[in-house]
Amino acid sequence: MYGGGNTFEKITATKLEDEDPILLQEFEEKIAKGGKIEPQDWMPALYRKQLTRMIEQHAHSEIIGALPEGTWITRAPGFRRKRAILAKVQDEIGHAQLLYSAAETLGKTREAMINDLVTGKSKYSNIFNYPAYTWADAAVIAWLVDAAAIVNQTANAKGSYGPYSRALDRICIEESFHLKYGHDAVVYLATGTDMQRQMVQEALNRWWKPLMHFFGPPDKQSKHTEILMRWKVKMGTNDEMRNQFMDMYVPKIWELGLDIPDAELGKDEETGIWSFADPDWEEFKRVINGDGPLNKERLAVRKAVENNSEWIRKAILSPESKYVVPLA
Ligand code: BYC
Repeated sequence: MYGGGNTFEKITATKLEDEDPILLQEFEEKIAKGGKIEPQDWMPALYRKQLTRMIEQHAHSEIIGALPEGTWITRAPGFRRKRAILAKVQDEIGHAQLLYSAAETLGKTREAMINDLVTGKSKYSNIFNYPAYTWADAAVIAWLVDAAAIVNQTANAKGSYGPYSRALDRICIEESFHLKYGHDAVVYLATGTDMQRQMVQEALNRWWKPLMHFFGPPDKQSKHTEILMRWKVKMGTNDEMRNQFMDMYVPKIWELGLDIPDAELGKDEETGIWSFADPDWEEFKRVINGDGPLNKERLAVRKAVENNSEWIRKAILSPESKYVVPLA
């Protein structure tokens, strides 16, 4: 373990052009042949830095992502759904644990990652900065946000970094249970009373735009795709993943008689490419840079959790300090 903060900055400082060309060539040949890179293997500093950024953001997305659905645990309709959403939220936190562990193998400590999350230095998925007003929002998240995540993660599970791809394999299996549970909850509402149908339609209207944003900016605006695809960290571009999601889920949404709030949505049958209205990329930029509907609230919850649990970490990690439990 290299440590966090400045130490991690140091070990990732080497520019790509200054790397040993022979080692770099061997590394790239291994990846091109479908080999996995393991933590003890040589890797360019930029690979370490990019992977850490991506896995860390993914881990943050899982713990922050537990919050919108978490608010529905006590209010889910009926005991069966309460148990299911409780299990799902617990799974998401488990995914964060797996991902933080995978990121730690690259040298950044968990403390440094959590610190970067709560201070707003590190990003997490745009989509979890939106509110889940009704039970239908929780249902749409479980179906379509998990579906979007599966499209992205099933592809990236075949990627080059061993610990990340193994974590994604396990995560995708659990996400596919979430998707079935979410689909069941949406079908129930969509085939229910007029009020239930209206509720699920309104939820879909709220989540469609953030879902389009979920896959990242259009390819021509993406900063990292080129190098991440070259090193098989990303196995598809943002536009390819978004298109795959629309191909799989737009027909399923229409089957339920729901409308997608985009008058320009349509598929070119020859190219297989979906066209859609501009989902407001300016809003996307604002949200990922901290100015979305609930960014401040989401981070405030995380900060409170970190502060309230500090004594537990101290007691476990340094029992010799005989840390006194605060009474207030
Ligand atoms: N949200 O160069 P680009 C879940 C940033 S949780 C926020 O295209 P890249 C679940 C990007 O970081 C699973 N930021 O980036 C949990 C970069 O900024 P920086 C969530 C975004 O990395 C609970 C800049 O925009 N999934 O499933 O090549 C309940 C330029 O973008 C986003 C993952 O985390 C975004 N959506 O591609 C239910 C998947 N998009 O870092 C469900 C793992 C872009 O330069 N991550 N940015 O400051 C990825 O696959 C890729 O990182 C992305 C972006 C496709 C998201």
